[in-house]
Amino acid sequence: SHDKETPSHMRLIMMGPPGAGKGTQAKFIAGHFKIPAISTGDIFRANVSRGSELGVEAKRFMDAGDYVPDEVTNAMVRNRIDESDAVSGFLLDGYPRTVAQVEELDGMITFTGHKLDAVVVLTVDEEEIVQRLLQRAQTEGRADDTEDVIRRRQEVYAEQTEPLIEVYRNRGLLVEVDGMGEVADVTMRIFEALDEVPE
Ligand code: B4P
Repeated sequence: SHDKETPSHMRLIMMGPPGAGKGTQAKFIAGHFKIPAISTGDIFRANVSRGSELGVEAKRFMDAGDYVPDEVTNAMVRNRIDESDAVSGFLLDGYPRTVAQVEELDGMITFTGHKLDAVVVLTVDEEEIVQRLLQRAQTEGRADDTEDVIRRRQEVYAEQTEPLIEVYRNRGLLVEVDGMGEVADVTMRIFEALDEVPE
């Protein structure tokens, strides 16, 4: 276990289908390691609500359940990773999601002379995912949590993001974690899988 105050120099990716609990778990894991949780979905939504140029562009794709184009997403992540709080480490939540994004991220990390530590993949049944997202539709009212768009997001994930699991498995970075059950139990499983026991 690492020092309590100093950032831990971890570079982590949180992957999984929409509704697997990436955003939920990212906050706990990043908090423990004292690294920023960088969520592309959250950054896009913040831009949508403030009506920025990026937000206007991203909204069209998000509302349809499609991915925002790689050039737009990559440029945004590049800017975010260049900020000072991400120098010693970061947790990426929802990025990379395409082969082109993997290549871009490899370039960014290699440029700084660092390497990725682990790619956490949360696995959850498809039925459970739809339940969670429909539940969230009632509490948060996100524009992309309707049943049609949820189904579209699953398709896009299966086509474009699922293949990345093999890429990271081949690099020996993959950490698969069962995402079913209580939030706190999933958090504990992730820490155990990362061999990090919180006090
Ligand atoms: P995201 O914001 O990443 O949306 P998501 O995949 O649904 O994940 P999220 O983090 O919100 O949900 P989570 O699984 O934590 O992306 C939204 C859109 O942005 C994408 O569709 C795309 O258009 C665009 N985008 C983002 N990144 C992109 C990229 N790299 N390239 C291109 N486009 C990109 O949680 C879901 C729900 O489950 C929550 O309500 C949560 O409370 C609940 N939950 C979590 N854990 C639970 C548990 N254990 N039990 C019960 N409920 C649980």
